[in-house]
Amino acid sequence: MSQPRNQMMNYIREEIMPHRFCPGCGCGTVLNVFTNAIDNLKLDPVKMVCVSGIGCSAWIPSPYFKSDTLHTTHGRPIAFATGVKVMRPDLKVVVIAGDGDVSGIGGNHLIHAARRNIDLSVFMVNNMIYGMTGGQVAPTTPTGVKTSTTPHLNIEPPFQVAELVAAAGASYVARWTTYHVFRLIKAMEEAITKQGFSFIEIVSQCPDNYGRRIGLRTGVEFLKMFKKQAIPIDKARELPEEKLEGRIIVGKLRDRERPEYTSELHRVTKEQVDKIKAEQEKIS
Ligand SMILES: Cc1ncc(C[n+]2csc(CCOP(=O)(O)OP(=O)(O)O)c2C)c(N)n1
Ligand SMILES: [Mg+2]
Repeated sequence: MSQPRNQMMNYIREEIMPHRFCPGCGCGTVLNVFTNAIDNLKLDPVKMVCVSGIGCSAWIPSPYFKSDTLHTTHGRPIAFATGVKVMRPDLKVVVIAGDGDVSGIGGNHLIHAARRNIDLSVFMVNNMIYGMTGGQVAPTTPTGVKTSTTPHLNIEPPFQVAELVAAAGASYVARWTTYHVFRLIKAMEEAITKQGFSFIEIVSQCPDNYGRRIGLRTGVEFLKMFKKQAIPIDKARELPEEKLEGRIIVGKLRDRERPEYTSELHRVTKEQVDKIKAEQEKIS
């Protein structure tokens, strides 16, 4: 008997299945969540451009998601996405990429895109490591973890990326984990429909290149850990900092209205061009 067709396959490039993600990797969950959000919003993928950099997470939109995609250079997806959005403000532009891509090498693009409040949705898959290249330390790696480039333990404190982006000026910021799939679908829907820069930090798992270094072998073990570590933002606000050690603050950090970059750019440019034209007509 044939299996009923999963309607999410309508959004997937079936011709390149099976996918290349490792067993237990969170990237498959993120792809599933993303297709559900697009389906719920009834968005036409033809009117979207998905942009990624280099890394395992960068494969979520490209090649797997069936829209126009730009698979760009490591650290630069937000720069490419900015170019697309400025030239084609009518399209939904979504960046899906890794923590190394977005907050390491691409950290400056991230904070400036948030400051400009450009209408992009950035979904950063935070697996706490440089997964694709074999497990080097990332700016998001917790202190005290052994990685291939910190064989004597990582001494650096990790970036709190969602808080950083919220402080830089983004309209919408949330953090969830791959355990919170339904919350994540809802958050993606909110982020994609929000005018301005929207950002979701998705705490995810890399059993192969991160898990084996902290004694977690499977995706399920990670999900159990995320469930235990997660604390809703409202509860976290009532606790002193030392009580939040080892916890993952989840929920919506920001949802606010601010002028959006692309529409301001086009408005001001049109005003100035009209003014120059009027002056030229007066002279001639
Ligand atoms: C300019 C540049 N530097 C380094 C690399 C090598 N490189 C490719 S992917 C990657 C790390 C990816 O980590 P992350 O963005 O966290 O994605 P993940 O694989 O963990 O999903 C690195 C360092 C590169 N391709 N280009
Ligand atoms: Mg990573």
